[in-house]
Amino acid sequence: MEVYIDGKFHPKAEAKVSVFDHGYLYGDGIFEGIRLYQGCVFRLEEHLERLEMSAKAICLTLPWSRKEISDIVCESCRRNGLTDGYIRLVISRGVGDLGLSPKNCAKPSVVCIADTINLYPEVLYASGMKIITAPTRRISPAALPPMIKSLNYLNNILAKIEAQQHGYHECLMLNDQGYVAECTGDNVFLISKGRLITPAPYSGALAGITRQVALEIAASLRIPVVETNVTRYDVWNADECFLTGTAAEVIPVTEVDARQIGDGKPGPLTAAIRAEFRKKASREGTMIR
Ligand code: PXG
Repeated sequence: MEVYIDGKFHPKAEAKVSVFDHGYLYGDGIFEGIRLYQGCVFRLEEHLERLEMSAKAICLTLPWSRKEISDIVCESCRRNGLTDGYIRLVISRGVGDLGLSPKNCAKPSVVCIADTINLYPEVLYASGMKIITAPTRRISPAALPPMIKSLNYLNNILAKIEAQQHGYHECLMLNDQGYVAECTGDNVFLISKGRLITPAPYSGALAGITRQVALEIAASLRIPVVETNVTRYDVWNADECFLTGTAAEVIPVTEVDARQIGDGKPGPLTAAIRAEFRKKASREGTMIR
């Protein structure tokens, strides 16, 4: 495998960045996790738009055009002979002196890793996943807007550790008001009385690209969509539940906080949305060649 760092490809073992990079020292940077399906990058424009918005939010001026970044992503896939894979595009504040100020960083750094990912065991996509609510709350938008896909994942990692300590793969995270925000790396959806329900924008979740795809699919299947405040009570009493994410794709949830969701099996609308997602993933995208 070869990793792109600031204009050059390096063999995996030699793909290194400076310890003085503020991405390493302070988590000062942003990233995207992107999927490659059958030689096409899925929703590349949306990912690059979100990257630009994250950059804007942290006052990081991208010295590359969208086309240049797009070329880096596609070239990384070609270089590694991938037709299916997971791309991690990381932009950090760059190398600087010690001290929080981004002013002493001369230029941002860009890294692109084109690899594969297996987030959850494959069997869970058929059987459904069991999750719990984490004690750790999703960080308040007043402290760090969760819309920014930043290099600061400790909030989510703490919740992930809590899930794993109790034998679970994933967990719900509530926002500072106690409403459901998202999971540690996935957005949350419910099906209740034939409607698709998901936490509203600004509920403390990342604006997921896969979330957006799920909403489009629901519209095409004429499933009414409600973006609103979601409580744990709503989750426990839903007919179906599933999670979405670039890495996770669409994964059914069959138990939350020891309450069985619906009949305890992945539901029919979840299956329909998952099937449509697979179709879209195999048909759409930016060709890397
Ligand atoms: N919420 C959070 C906090 C995320 O990090 C999502 C939701 C889903 O968004 P997308 O746009 O992917 O549909 C994410 C996704 C990684 C990695 O290692 C990244 C994510 C999740 C898991 C692993 O690159 N981000």
